Formats: sequence, structure tokens, C-alpha cells
Amino acid sequence: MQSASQQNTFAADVLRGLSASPKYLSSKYFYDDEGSRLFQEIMKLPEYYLTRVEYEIFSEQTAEIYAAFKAEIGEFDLIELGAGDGAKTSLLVDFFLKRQAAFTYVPIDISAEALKCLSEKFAAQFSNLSIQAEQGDYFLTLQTFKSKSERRKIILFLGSNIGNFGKAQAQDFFKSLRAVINEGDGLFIGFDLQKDPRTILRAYDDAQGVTAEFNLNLLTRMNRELGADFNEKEFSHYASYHPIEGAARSFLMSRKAQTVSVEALNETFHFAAWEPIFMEISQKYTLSIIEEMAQASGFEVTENFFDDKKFYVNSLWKPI
Ligand code: AVJ
Repeated sequence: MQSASQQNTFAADVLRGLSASPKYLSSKYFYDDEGSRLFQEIMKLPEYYLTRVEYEIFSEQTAEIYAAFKAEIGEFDLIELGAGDGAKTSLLVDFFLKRQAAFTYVPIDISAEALKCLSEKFAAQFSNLSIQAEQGDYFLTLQTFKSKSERRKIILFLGSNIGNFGKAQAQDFFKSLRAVINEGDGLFIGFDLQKDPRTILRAYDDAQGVTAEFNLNLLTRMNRELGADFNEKEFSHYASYHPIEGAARSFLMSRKAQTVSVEALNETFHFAAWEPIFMEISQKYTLSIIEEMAQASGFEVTENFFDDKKFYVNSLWKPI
């Protein structure tokens, strides 16, 4: 269940996005229970390489990652932003526990349902793991970091979740993160790298149409939670990749001229035929952009971990 204030933020964000030109909606609202389920389906798609290559890095380089974290030294909090199903993290957790590393796992996720599944799964799988789950927008939970504990923090930001920010917003995010952590803490980030643009585009335009459903589900969510009357059949999903910007973007296109009303906002919105709603950016990086971004936000890149094909990098940053 959503609290009243979260509901207001959703309504307010929808109002802002659908009143803007061009129209947009925020991809952070994709993850209601159905959206989280659809994302689990996306991760199994043959076209969606991201999850598999990151999993490969975690399973083949666990010992190297453990060593780079200096996880054997002292107590720490292993904080995961946007934890999702924790599949990759469980590889680390397993390895860390076997080495008797002393840590508390702190998964943070916007989806209460995903957090509940994750906590139950980890509690069953790792009987002596200490877990402190937190539900919320990770931008907002950053503010609580300073008061959290005296322990060292290792912050995981996996799955190319950073891609949803776009470059400028990612830069701001890392600066805010830098302001709430200390020397000796670490940041471990998953970046999807620029590659054959066809490979990238296919990942966001799968043959089975699961990504389309994932986008259209936000219309269904607005119908249910905000009393909107979107007809999902009158919108279609469109994905693009811009190789200079390194940006994959997705849109819902209004298939005809139509007016939609949203009861909770007491508003109607007009869509011209084939007018787009910008739904999501999935930014792809290069190593030099990653390097620059780390420096510009007060970090240095201490180690990069790649998959075999160099499709993806997990980059370890230390504050400077
Ligand atoms: C969860 C943000 C990493 O951008 O690749 C997958 C979400 N969107 N297919 C991504 C997503 C469409 C995904 N992230």
C-alpha cells in the first residue's frame, strides 16, 4: 500500500509531466507490483543482456570484488540502492558470509513488495545475515545516511539503475552521495557500456513485447490509482537509441487524437495523433565519461570489473 503523501507525489508528478510539452512520465513509477513482476520478465528476455552480464561479473569475480571492498577489515553496512530481487547481491553475500565478514545488509527499494520478497528470500537463504530493509525513493533515503551508523558503508548501485537518471542528473546524484559518506566508504556502480547500437536497441524493443507491456502498465496504474481513463490499446511503445548521446529512450505514442481524464487531478489531457509521452532514459556510458563523472563528483575510480564481452562495467569508487 502507498501512503497518502506518496500518492500525492505520484499525482503531482503526473500533473507536471502531462501538462508539459513534450509530455513525460517518470520511469520510477513503473514499479508497482505488476511493474516489478514485468521487470522480472524483462530480465529473462534473450535481448536484455544487462542482467546476465552483470551476473557473470559477480559470479566469476566474487573473490576479486571481496578483496577490492576490503570486506575482511572491520564491520560495515552493505547498502543496496534499488535492490530489486537481489540475485547478484546474493552471490556477494554468500561469499562474504563464508569469509566471516561482519556486515549488515541494508536493501533500499521503492517497491514494498519487492523488498518483502527479497528480505524473506535472504532470511531463508542466509540464517545468520543481519538485514535492515528500507522502503523508499533512494534519492530521499540518502538524507538519512549521515545519521545511520558509525560503520563503514559500501553502497551498491547495480543493474544500470543509474542509467535512468541521464548524465546531468547522475552527476548531481553522485555529488549528493559524496556529501553524505566518509573517507573509507565505497561505491560500487553498474554501468551499461556503449556498444553496437542494434544490440542496445533490441534490449529495449524485445520481440515478445514485454518492454511494451512494462511501459503501458504505467497507464494502467494511473487508471487504478488516479482514476484515469487511459485506453492502453490506443497507445504504442516506441524505443530509440541515439549513439552520440549514448541514450536509449522509450516513449508511448498516442495512436490517435484523444482526450484522457484523470479524476484525482480533476483534469483532462489532450493527445494529438502520434504525440509521444517520454517515459524512460537508459543512459549508456564510456569509460572516459565514467572517469570524468567520478572526478567531478569527488571520487576516484579504484577498480573496474568487466564481463567477457566488455558490454558492462562494475566500477568501484572511493571518495577523495
Ligand atoms: C532497471 C533502469 C536498469 O533501464 O535497463 C528495462 C529498466 N526499462 N527495460 C533499464 C528497463 C526497460 C532498466 N533499469
